[in-house]
Amino acid sequence: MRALLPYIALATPFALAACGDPAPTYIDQAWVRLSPNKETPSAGYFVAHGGDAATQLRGVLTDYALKVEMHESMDHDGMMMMQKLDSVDIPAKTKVAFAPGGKHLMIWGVNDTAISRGKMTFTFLLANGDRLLVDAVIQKPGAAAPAPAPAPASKDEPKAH
Ligand SMILES: [Cu+2]
Repeated sequence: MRALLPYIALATPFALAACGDPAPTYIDQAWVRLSPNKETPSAGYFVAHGGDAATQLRGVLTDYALKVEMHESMDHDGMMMMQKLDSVDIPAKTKVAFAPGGKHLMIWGVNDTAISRGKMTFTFLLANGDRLLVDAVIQKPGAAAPAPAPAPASKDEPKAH
């Protein structure tokens, strides 16, 4: 049994690539930069990894905040502006990053329970009908981001750099 385990771990990615099922789109490295002020929205970031087929991100939901929107920051003659995005293309086999200074989630009213747990769950809605549940680490104001979460209960630290 001990000899079998490493074999299974190694074999899984190849099995996924070799079988007939197309590789799905997935999302990881999700984190939230918590606003220092309850009146202003927090921002969320993540990386979408396109699968074998192109799709679109059509929206993001969460039970742990009042409202979530997809936004894009852009520089208009030296002024940083934001615009709301209704959908974001995720081309096949392509990474689409939501990162500071570019695309981001705008999150109003992050719930206190989520803040004390240090993480919150989002549901990402794809045009192909998939709903992806992703946990995001919550970075409190003043923390260098993305840094390991201080909460001892948090196992999934952000991998982004
Ligand atoms: Cu915004």
